[in-house]
Amino acid sequence: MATKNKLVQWTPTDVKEELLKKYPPKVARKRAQSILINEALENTTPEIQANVRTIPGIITMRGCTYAGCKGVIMGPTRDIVNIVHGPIGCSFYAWLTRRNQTDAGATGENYMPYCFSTDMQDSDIIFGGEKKLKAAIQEAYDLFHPKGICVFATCPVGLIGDDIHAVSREMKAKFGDCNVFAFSCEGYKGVSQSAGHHIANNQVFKHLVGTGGEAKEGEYKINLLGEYNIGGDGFEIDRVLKLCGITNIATFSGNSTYDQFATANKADLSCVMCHRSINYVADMLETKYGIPWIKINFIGAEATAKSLRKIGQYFGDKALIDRIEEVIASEMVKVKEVLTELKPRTEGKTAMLFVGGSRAHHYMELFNELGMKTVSTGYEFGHRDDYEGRQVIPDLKVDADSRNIEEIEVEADPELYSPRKSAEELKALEEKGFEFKDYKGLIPDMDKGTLIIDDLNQYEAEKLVEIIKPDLFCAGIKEKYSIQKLGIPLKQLHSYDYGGPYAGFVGAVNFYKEIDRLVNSKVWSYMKAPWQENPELSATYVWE
Ligand code: CFM
Repeated sequence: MATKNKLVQWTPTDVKEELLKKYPPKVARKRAQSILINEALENTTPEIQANVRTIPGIITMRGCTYAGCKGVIMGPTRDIVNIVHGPIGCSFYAWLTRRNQTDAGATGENYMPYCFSTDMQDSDIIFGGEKKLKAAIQEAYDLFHPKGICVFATCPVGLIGDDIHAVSREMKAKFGDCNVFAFSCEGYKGVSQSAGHHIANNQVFKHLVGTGGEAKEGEYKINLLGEYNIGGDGFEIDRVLKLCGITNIATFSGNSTYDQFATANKADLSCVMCHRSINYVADMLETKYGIPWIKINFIGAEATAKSLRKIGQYFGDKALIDRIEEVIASEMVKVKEVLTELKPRTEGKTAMLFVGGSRAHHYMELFNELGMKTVSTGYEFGHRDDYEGRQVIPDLKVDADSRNIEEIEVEADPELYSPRKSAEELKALEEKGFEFKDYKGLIPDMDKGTLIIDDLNQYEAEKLVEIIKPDLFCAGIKEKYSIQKLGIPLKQLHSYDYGGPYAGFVGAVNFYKEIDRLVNSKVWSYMKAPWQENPELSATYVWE
């Protein structure tokens, strides 16, 4: 199929030039800094431009700050009423569009299917919407009596200056038994949804984490940070953790509840999955409560095994370590069986991954397991540390956009802080090669000469496919049909195309089968790409 038809051998430099050719010079210069040809530099990682504004006029794959706050971080929390203060479109957009699943639990308290909105009208924009917001909070309280109500600002709210925080404080004081707090997450606030993650996490940390309540009982208590239960990933991870005897106190925020956040301070280790959306919370949990953190990844069977072993090594208990090995051995039977059957069909195929802020890296594990090569990749809204590794954080430029996002000052809690391990214990682990507080970026995992592109846009995506013709393109719904019309299958790695889970061992097996089906389907060869039928459409002006 696609790879077989490749006629010309392009060098990465040619491809980069071709991507930039159509742009006006100023745009080309700016985009050039976000398109990196990977090269192994001695002891250093090449630098990429990331987390900067998309150039106006370019059709970006990014979402807005409100999406990152309301949809990504707070979306999966079932027993908090999430009220959107704004026009109805913003609420409708965020209404169950992300495939984060939940288990309504014994109480059945689940507000996720609802769409709560103040439905602002022209007159509210002119005269102010605070009264309407108050009434909405009151109505939600009267109807449901939830433990928490969250309020989200949309663009017009920031522009007209409604004080959503004052309203929330007033209502919280009035109710006495309902925690009401708000997020200044106007869509325009940052350069992408990444700013919304930060705004959401800061408020959850300030208003909710450590406020008490009944924590789950059990041994080896962890928090799972940056796991959002897309397509049931979190259910699979919880199944595996349970088999190992590890207690997951709080997931931030897949399948989460108010009480999970409130008792997150009771865990003894934070495991960070999607570091892009939450790494700063891991730091704050450590500073305030003394909980160390490690990077883990449950995407890929090998990566899952490695992450479980890392958790076992941290607790250092032989019974746990043995149980983890038993679980890995028994789960790997199926994984190996399926791989033996499928790998001969997937081996050598090529993929491109352009997804949010961490999946473009994490999913490379699954493709490696299938013997497939990731030939180009990049994030929609990653920061330089997601590409180059955590060590670059101190050198990151603070610009007007990043300054816009609050950095909260956290100190050790006078009552709740307790170091989980002594300095000597931590050092002993580190001496054995155990890594705390670190993650490598995707650049070191990519081959030399591959293209790493930040904030890829529609034009560049189509050009890339046209030139390189991968066997598979991974992105989201906005890209799906334009790429498939070019004769290349697209796997959605945001929503999983209604499939999943893809995390853990069961997830790896699901993924292998899905990818085998996609890259070996004959249907794509019947699709003629526009450039194959009409190589170039040209026209001239009649007066020329
Ligand atoms: Fe983290 Fe995510 Fe991602 Fe993300 Fe997202 Fe998502 Fe994503 Mo879509 S939190 S950065 S803002 S792993 S919704 S579950 S798939 S872009 S790569």
